[in-house]
Amino acid sequence: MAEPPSALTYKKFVHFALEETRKHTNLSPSPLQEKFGCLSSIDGKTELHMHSFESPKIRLLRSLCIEGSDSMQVLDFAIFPRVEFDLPIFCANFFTTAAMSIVLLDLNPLHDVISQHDYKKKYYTHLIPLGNEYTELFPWGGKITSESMKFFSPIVIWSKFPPSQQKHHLLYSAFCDYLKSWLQLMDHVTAETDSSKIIMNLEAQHRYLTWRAEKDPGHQLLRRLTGETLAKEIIRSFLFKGVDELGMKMFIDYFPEYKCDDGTVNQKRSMVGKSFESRPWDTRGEFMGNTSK
Ligand code: BLA
Repeated sequence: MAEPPSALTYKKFVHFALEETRKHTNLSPSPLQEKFGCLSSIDGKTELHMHSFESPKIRLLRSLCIEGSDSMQVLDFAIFPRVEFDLPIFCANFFTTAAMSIVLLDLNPLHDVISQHDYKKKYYTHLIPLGNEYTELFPWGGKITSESMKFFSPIVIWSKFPPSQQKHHLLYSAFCDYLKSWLQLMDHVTAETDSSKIIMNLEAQHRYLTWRAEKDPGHQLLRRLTGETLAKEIIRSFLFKGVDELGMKMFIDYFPEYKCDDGTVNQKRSMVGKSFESRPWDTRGEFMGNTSK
């Protein structure tokens, strides 16, 4: 029988992820674990649960699970590799209310998969069939912040659907398969020793963190739940930990198009606007769209 809507939870996703990752590596609690555990929203109606770990190849594995009274459920789960590795960043962002689920699941590429064929071949070509299997079951969610596309891979799952479609079990299976794929990549990757390549990995990860710490679509809701000060701390010191430590560059240095005349960062999420009405990757994993379209 189908699950009743009240049973919908992302906690079992986190549980699976930790168990499965432990089959591949020794996870130690991150120093962040002490400070960021469990907290309640200002109005007391919502709970936020956080977990964070590290391992020899993982700089930070962290998850934020939000459970609200009005059947709101959020999962923000990510794995950031240590900078000696050019592994993709594992990224699962699910936002569910009584009316709608917004789903983003991907192995976000550290380097550009459109211009860097070797990078695409190394990490994605063999995963295209898996991506096709799921992107057929999770149709493209429609127009999206254009700038975000550059952070996504040919196997990205971007979808929106009402809970009545009962896709929770399917999403769980996609999450498990994508995580298992990432863990296999991790098993096989060897540490880079060329310092210029390590610097490139470092800068790419810092640029990614800088983007998400400034422009992630969830920030506004997080501020509403926890207040401005705590939200900022969760974003910069937990979710995107490293943004203040891995590099000196500021948001404007990476994304100068957001610079206002007075030097501040334009508060708009997107300068280009939303685009990509349909999936811009074909079933062979070739990018068909103009990145700024
Ligand atoms: C919406 N979240 C979205 C959307 C994307 C993402 C693409 C659709 C809106 C858009 O076009 O931007 C996710 N965007 C990403 C990710 C990257 C990116 C992962 O660029 C990586 C590079 N989501 C969360 C958390 C919350 C959350 C923690 O992860 C809430 C606390 C909420 N996501 C959330 C909400 C929306 C959303 C409320 C809809 C809001 C909107 O469309 O403005």
